[in-house]
Amino acid sequence: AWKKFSAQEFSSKEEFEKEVVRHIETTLARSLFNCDEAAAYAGTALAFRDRLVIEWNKTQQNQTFADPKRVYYLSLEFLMGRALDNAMLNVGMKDIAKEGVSDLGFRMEDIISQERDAALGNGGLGRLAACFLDSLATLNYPAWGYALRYRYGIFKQEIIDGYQVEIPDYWLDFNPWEFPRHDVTVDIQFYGNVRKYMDDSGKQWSVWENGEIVNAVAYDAPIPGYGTKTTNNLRLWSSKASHGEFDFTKFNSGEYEASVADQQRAETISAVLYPNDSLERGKELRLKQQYFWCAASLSDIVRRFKKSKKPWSEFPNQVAIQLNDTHPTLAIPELQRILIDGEGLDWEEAWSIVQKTFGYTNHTVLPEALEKWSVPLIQHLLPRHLQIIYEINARFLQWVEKNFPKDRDMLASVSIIEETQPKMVRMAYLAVIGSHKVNGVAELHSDLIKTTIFKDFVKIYGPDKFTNVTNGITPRRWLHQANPRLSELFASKLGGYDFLTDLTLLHKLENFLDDKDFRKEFQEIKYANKVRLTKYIKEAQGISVNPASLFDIQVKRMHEYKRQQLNVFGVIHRYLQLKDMSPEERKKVQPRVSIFGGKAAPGYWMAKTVIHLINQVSAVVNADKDIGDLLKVVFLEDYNVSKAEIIVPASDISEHISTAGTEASGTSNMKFVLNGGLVIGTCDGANIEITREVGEDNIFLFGNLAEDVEDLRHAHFYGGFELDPQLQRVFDVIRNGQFGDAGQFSALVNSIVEHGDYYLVSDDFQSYVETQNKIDEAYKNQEKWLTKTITCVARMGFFSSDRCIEEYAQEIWNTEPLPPPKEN
Ligand code: 26Y
Repeated sequence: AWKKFSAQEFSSKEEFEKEVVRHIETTLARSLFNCDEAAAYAGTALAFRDRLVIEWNKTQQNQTFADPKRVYYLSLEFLMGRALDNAMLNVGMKDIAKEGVSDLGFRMEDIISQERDAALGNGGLGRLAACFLDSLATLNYPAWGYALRYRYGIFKQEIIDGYQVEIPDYWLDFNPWEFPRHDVTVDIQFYGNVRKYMDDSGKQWSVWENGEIVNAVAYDAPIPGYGTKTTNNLRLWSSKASHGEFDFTKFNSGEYEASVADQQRAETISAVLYPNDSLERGKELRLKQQYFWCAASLSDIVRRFKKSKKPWSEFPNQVAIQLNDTHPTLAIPELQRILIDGEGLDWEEAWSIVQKTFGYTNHTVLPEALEKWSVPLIQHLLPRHLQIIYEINARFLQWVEKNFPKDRDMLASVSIIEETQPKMVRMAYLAVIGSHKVNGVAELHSDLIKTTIFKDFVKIYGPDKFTNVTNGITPRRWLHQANPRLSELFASKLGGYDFLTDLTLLHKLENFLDDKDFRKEFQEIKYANKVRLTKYIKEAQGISVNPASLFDIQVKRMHEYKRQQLNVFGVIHRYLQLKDMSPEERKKVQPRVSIFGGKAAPGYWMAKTVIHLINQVSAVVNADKDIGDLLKVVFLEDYNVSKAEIIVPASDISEHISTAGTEASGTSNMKFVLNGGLVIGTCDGANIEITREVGEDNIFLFGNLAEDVEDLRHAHFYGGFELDPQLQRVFDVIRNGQFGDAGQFSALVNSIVEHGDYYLVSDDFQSYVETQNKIDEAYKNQEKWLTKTITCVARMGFFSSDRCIEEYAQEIWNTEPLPPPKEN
């Protein structure tokens, strides 16, 4: 009765079973007699895929017919995770399917876990893109995602002897969710030269010629909305040699290897996701990826627009393109190129269209993550684009000079070209200049970009060009799918599942704060989720933990700014304190499990060192008979989206402890709280807004504020600085080799004691430890703790990605939903 949808439904489990069997026997050509879990997964996925495809086609037809303004989300990363469970829940026939697979002799959990994650992303930015697709479809926005079809997603992480080892993630062996569109291809050019000529009317044209051509082939994946038939499209481009490129002369003359090498070079473009999430290394192949994807997507978008036969001035009324960070910034000069070189528009007319079309989302203020590409590299690879970038810059600087005549420094500081050796193109500046809106991803972050990296642009354009859209998460995956029992409990109290499409309805849960049955069930669900994680920890890492302990979780990419080192130093401190205690004293201690997970970029040595230290501490602490269950330390291998779905519902506390001013937003903080966990965090990113929503009493904040960071860093260099004695003791035991070869960790310790402690670990250590002690105290009063967690959940409505998408639609895209037509 609560279900709003009526997609192409299986009317019965028998009908579903028939479909599964048909797919196993015919699509897969397998006998039912040797149907294993993999085959059962395939059959189930294909049966649901059939349902999705029908609605997908209808949605696309409807969008073509109505031709509304569309949104295109350009992101090099979409961290989708698994699709089957999401498809079942969004189509709304998971229950029927569950009975069906059980008749066939399988358990639904086992079938679901057969699917490999689509891990086409690094972390927060990629997962945000995935949540946005879910919200866009759910809210009926006509929207497409565009990305690359990497053959290898983010690497799989193994921990061997305590060290991270990277294993390639070849995920495409069987992927029922993608549809190759061999008829949708685009020729993409690289290298070559620019020739100028004048046509008969005296008009000057530039032609980019003699380049190398690579073919882009489209692969599409359906994105089902929840509670609606709208099924949007995610288009992934795959690179392959164009027929011109595969050199038949070489092939025929026996140079087989050379001709195959050309082909492989073309296919390399979309071969692998770059695993760096913060350090730009200026690799030519990465720039090739960026252009390949931008050019293919824009050609597709322009082709679709041209079908409508509308004048070019209508382009920004039909098309909104959102740039997910600076990675797609080449789309700006590419659209300008298409309009002037291809369509013959004047520069000004074209440029005004470009600026109205693009919006740019910034996700970081860390200087090492800001993209810059060397001028000689762009000159070589994209000669016409370099000319256009220079022209954009010249016109921009002229305008600045005219409007700020007395400010000579301003010109150098806002120039797209950095006058270094070699000269560099600052992609963030190009993105700001080529867009009509620039947004940060949480309030503090949006304020910071206005006063730091884009300060001069605020002077130039005024403050209205800059805005904030605080991130959000989809409650479908991060509540309903990851925590079905909790979702069901909420539905039983709130009279249905409407909260899944209007998360603010959760506020009514506060009415049940005194409801004994509700409280008991809420607590039991948390415990069951901890038991589930306990089993997983045993299976995956061979470590036994007690689910009655306080579960303290920090899972995210490994980075110095996120300060996993602060956490592990805190763990060592806790261990030393436990060792100091008498058996009597130990009896009063709150048992705790410290859980870590996250990948380090393969070349990020310091982050890898922190992983190693955590694993060494884990080995020592877990084996210590004095300690037992009082403290266990776990490093969970290969943290990814599907593991997050098990981990997130199981926290009592999660850690979001970045140096203030460094974490743009964070989104896992929202996921943990929505699932009934509390947060220990710094005043950073979205933690600040979470605090505003849940109240200061319901979150454990600690540490220095963003406004003081600069002075503190300064003090490390110029003031004599004294290390907190408790932290000193932690460093002493590390140096004494208590956690293995001390030499391994000397650079980590020295970054703090000798090299200025850039991330202010020592400044925040005491406050961190004190706050962790408060948490132990607070956890002892389980009733009060429970009240806090329920209150927090009830106040998380703001953090739905649906709210976030509505803000983008209104403030940036100026688009309206296109609900599916009513069927009788
Ligand atoms: C340029 C290249 C090296 C690069 C590749 C990936 C640079 C950055 C990234 C990814 C950044 C990222 O994931 N940023 C995170 O975005 C989230 C969504 O907005 C934020 O919540 C999070 O604070 C931010 O670190």
